[in-house]
Amino acid sequence: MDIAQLSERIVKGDRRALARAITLIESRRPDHRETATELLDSLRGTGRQAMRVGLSGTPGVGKSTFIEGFGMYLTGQGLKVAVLAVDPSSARSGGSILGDKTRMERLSRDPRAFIRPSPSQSQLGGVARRTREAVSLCEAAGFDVVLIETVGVGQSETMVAEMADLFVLLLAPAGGDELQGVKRGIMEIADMILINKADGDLKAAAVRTCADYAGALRLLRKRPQDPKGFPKAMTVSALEEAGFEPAWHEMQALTDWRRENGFFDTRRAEQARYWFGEEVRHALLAQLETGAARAEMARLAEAVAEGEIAIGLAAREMVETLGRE
Ligand SMILES: Nc1nc2c(ncn2[C@@H]2O[C@H](COP(=O)(O)OP(=O)(O)O)[C@@H](O)[C@H]2O)c(=O)[nH]1
Ligand SMILES: [Mg+2]
Repeated sequence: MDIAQLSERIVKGDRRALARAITLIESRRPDHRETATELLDSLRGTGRQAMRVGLSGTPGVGKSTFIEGFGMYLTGQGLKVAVLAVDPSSARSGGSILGDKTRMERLSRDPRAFIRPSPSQSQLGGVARRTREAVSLCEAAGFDVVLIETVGVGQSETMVAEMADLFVLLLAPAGGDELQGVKRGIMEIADMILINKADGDLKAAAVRTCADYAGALRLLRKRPQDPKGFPKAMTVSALEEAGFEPAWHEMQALTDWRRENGFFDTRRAEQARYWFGEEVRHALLAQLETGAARAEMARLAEAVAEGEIAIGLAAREMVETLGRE
């Protein structure tokens, strides 16, 4: 595969080249991995920056409906929108977001949009690392906004927040005491909370929930990267496509403020450090998976079990063996 040619086509915004490159980065073949890293390195200098928006929320809250509607709103503004996903369940289920792609009918037909299901890998770390690389590819391809969807389970939100400029939490209207149900951790990383389904019978409850969260955010949080008045809680209706304009306006206002005050670049630099650490840790763990390493692990484990060698000493011997290879 000719990296220079593929890279050139991506920079021109060729979607087939982009799709092919993402397939390449998702491949676990060592030669593919090598080509993929070279490709990413060759695209480093484009100087393009998309607004990377992470979007999370429990199943049924309306993420897919929101992405389709909001995506159409953004392309309607002349923007190019890419949709990616970190879905740790997709390895098992065959890709719930893949099912969504066929449902996001309008957006997937839009020439200004690009939708890609979650990479299906067995580990969340792998899914997230590859999605982060896909984000870079979309950025190099000239997308203005990259939406990264994740289901609200476990670590996936934290990982998506680590690849986003803006992390949006989508919530459903709820009764009074349900505020407790949202993990504190996610309230701390959310840059914006959108209460969806603010329509019909649910409208009043949505407005109330929104006020509750706005209050909670004010009490809970003061971060240097938030200007006065942020983080905001707002209502939207993905179904009726209402509230998109104010939501987009606030996303832009927040991003502009962070750019002007240095927080945008600082955060991206921090994220680069984080992902570098992740890659190194992953590479070290992968060294344990070679045939020789497995055999040595098994041998030492046996020796430890038989009481022939102290655990700490055996571990050190193992690590030293890896270092010699
Ligand atoms: N009333 C109302 N229903 C919605 C809205 N957004 C989504 N839904 C419905 O909620 C259900 C789950 O939506 P979906 O987008 O699949 O949620 P996801 O699991 O978070 O992706 C579907 O039946 C949608 O039609 C909304 O703004 N208002
Ligand atoms: Mg969905």
